[in-house]
Amino acid sequence: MTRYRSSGVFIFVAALAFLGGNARAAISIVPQPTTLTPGVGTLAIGASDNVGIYRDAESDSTLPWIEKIFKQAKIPTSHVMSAPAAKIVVTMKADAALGAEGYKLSITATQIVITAPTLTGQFYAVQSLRQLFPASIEDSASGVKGPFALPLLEITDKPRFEYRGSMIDPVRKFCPLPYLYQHIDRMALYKLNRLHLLISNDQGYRLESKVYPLLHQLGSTTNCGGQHPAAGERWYYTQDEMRAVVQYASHRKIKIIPEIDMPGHCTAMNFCYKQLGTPNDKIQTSEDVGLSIMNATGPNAAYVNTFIGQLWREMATIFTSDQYQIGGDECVNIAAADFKNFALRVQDTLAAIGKKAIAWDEVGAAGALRASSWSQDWHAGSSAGQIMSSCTYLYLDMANKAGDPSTNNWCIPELTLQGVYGAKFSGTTLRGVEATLFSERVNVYPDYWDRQTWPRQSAVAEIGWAAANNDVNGFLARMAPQSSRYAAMGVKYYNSPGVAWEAGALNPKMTNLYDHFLPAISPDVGIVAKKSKLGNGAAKDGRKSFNTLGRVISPSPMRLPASVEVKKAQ
Ligand code: TNX
Repeated sequence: MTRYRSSGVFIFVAALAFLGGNARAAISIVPQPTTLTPGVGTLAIGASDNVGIYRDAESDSTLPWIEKIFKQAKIPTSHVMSAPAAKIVVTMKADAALGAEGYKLSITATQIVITAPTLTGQFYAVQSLRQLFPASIEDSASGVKGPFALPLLEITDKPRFEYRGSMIDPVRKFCPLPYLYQHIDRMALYKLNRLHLLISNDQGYRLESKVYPLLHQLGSTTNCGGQHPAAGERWYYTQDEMRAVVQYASHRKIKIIPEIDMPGHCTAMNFCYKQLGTPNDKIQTSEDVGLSIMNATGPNAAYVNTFIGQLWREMATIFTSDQYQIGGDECVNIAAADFKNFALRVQDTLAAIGKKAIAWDEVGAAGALRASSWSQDWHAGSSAGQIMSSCTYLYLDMANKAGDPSTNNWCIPELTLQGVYGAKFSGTTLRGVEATLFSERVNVYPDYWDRQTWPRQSAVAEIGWAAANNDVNGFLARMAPQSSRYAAMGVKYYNSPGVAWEAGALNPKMTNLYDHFLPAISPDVGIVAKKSKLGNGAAKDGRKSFNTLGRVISPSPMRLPASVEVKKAQ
């Protein structure tokens, strides 16, 4: 039996092409497993089978994820009391070589066997198994009926990096709650495990605060572009809503990392509580970098410190992650020494509640990164810190194709799928990768967030998980069938050149395999109503003057084209 390493060899199981039914012609798992050894032949699951599942007591909570696959496939399952009698066997098994997230998945002519030392590893085994079924099982409305012929194989798999992230920006453009859930579902399929959520930036504040209620009462009333919520809409998440999102993500092995960007990029907070900045601070609604800064010195510095400490305490009742993002980027208008002291203090207020900081790379550059903190490197080129988010490879607001409307270009004129895949890593301190979708220019509707995120976020998953990222052709080949999966999941992906995309027409439904798990919380933030209010806000591309970091700082007029108005509901 030949052994295929994760150098990205695309494995054709030619025999499957002749098998009819729902057999798949090739094994296409994204991200690429560390070791995948294909066997000869298939495991048949008949349309009228009742699939027996055995799991040991420790593997209980993996069961629903497996059942879900078969429910979609309209094939009944039952619990079997002994492993030999089962078609699927799931067990918890210590294996130091697999780490905290690794797993083994074996498909023989008679059984599917999952073993892992953790529930997380088992969850990822199920995600790999899921990708061996036809894409149509992702469509929760229609699903697909068997028979299935699963390729025989042995997988031993674990991630390259512990941190595999996606950042989204519901501040510049408020993102209704259902999209958060859907994004989490999509991340889970690709074994992404960190969702970095922007809560505060110049153009708004998006989370209910009971301690400082003006933050959501005043701070959530705008978007970048100057739009306001329509009557009956609110553009922030309540604490209970966010707690439910955190729990939903955690079931999918995803931690949510909230970001409060300080001491710059904070005009909305400064506007809500004047002691934080100056009495004249206004919410900045253009896409430019707000120039106001939180008071690092002077009579209100103590107020600021207390404020931040209280805010972290309140956030700790919502976000269970042990790391929070504290910002620190693009702070013009502050003396270097003041910036350094401020950044150190913010990390200490976090440490006081038992949390560690992630900070944008300016904090490390200022010599202000505490030993327990991580640097998230966003500047062009490769990175030296813990999280690689270089705009050259991982800024998803950059255009898929140069000149695309409603996209950014200050770092790179276009960021192709191949460009993301080819990200260059350096530094011995690296702990992971994260792509960012800043949304000054990218509207949630009509589907622009989807178009900017997918398929590039799948490439981020690949480079974060697979053992190497040096076989672009193998990667592009494995991406082709992903289009059918995207389509069935309702992902409005961009047809990146270089991939022989399988799916032609996109499924317009917003639905996917795991959306039945959506908690019963009324999405009264209006995913259906008043979309046109959310749709506007494309910024004018003409730039005037730039700050030292190459970012525009002069006011640039906003264009509000009628053509961006959204007609459809979802
Ligand atoms: C830079 S990255 C920013 C964001 C913008 C983004 C637009 C970073 C730490 N700051 O505030 O939204 O560029 O691409």
